[in-house]
Amino acid sequence: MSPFLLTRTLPEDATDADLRADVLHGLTRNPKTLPPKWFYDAHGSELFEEITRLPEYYPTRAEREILIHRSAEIAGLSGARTLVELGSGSSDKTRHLLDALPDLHGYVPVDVSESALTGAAEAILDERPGLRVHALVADFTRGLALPGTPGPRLVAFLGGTIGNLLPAERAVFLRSVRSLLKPGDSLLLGTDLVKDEDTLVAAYDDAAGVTADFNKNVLAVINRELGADFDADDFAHVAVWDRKNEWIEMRLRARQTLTVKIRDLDLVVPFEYGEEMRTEVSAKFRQDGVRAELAAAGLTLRNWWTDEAGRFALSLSTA
Ligand code: AVJ
Repeated sequence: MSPFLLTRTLPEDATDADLRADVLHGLTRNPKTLPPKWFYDAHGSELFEEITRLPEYYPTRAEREILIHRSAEIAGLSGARTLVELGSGSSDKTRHLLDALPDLHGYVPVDVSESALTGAAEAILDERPGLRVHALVADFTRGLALPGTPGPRLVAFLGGTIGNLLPAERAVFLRSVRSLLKPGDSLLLGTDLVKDEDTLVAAYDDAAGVTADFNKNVLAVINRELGADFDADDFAHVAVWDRKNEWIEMRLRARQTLTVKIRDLDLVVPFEYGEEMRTEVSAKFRQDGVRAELAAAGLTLRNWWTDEAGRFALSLSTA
């Protein structure tokens, strides 16, 4: 039996308390907002997996292309004995890195979803019996404590998920990652890149409507978890490119004037006709911006790789 440890640093009821606070805060301000992390219940995670296979949604394929071509180089440069993966989810693309690190001692996947962690750990242990897998159920935006695994450590944050944080949140997050790194450790960061507006908008407003379903899934989560009465049909999916901030915004637009009751919060939320609620920011980057944000957190960008078409980048940096 391979060693598989799971540590929960999130209290069982943390999710519930966080959701309540986020919904109360986000739906009583103007403009209304909801944080994107609430998309990912079991159904939302399935929808996201479906998004990654859509013709319009290029980031997953672009990042995989880089990993296929560069994993050996990344493995060599990092000399990693421990791979830490933040927001590991299904750990799918991580296989390329793991395969390039045959002498790896341990793998530490970190995710808020215990079921995703257990599933991923089992699949990886099937292929790599003997690898120490220490899964952490944790919210990586809340400061992290890592198990005392041997260095050098490679901390990977893939998928472009850093783009779902606002600039101020990214600064805090990168600082906390920096504080985890000892000399010789490194950070592997996936960032989607600025490109033409049509390509970007199509990636977040696909013809099959999967992203629309994914966006509206947050309403189903709030209905189920907080006893709300959102009707998904009352809202239209909107994806817009904010060229000043260089990010995609997903919104839900009220198709009519309506009110929503949120039983567990004792809250009635009015929506005006056409009112838009922001559900996600997905920032797109340029090399100079990534370098500057890393530097502000005390990290030095050492390597930068893109896919052939220049759509997505992986960067390796050190403290
Ligand atoms: C989870 C960051 C990879 O921002 O592109 C996909 C989530 N949102 N379609 C992204 C998402 C809409 C996604 N990441």
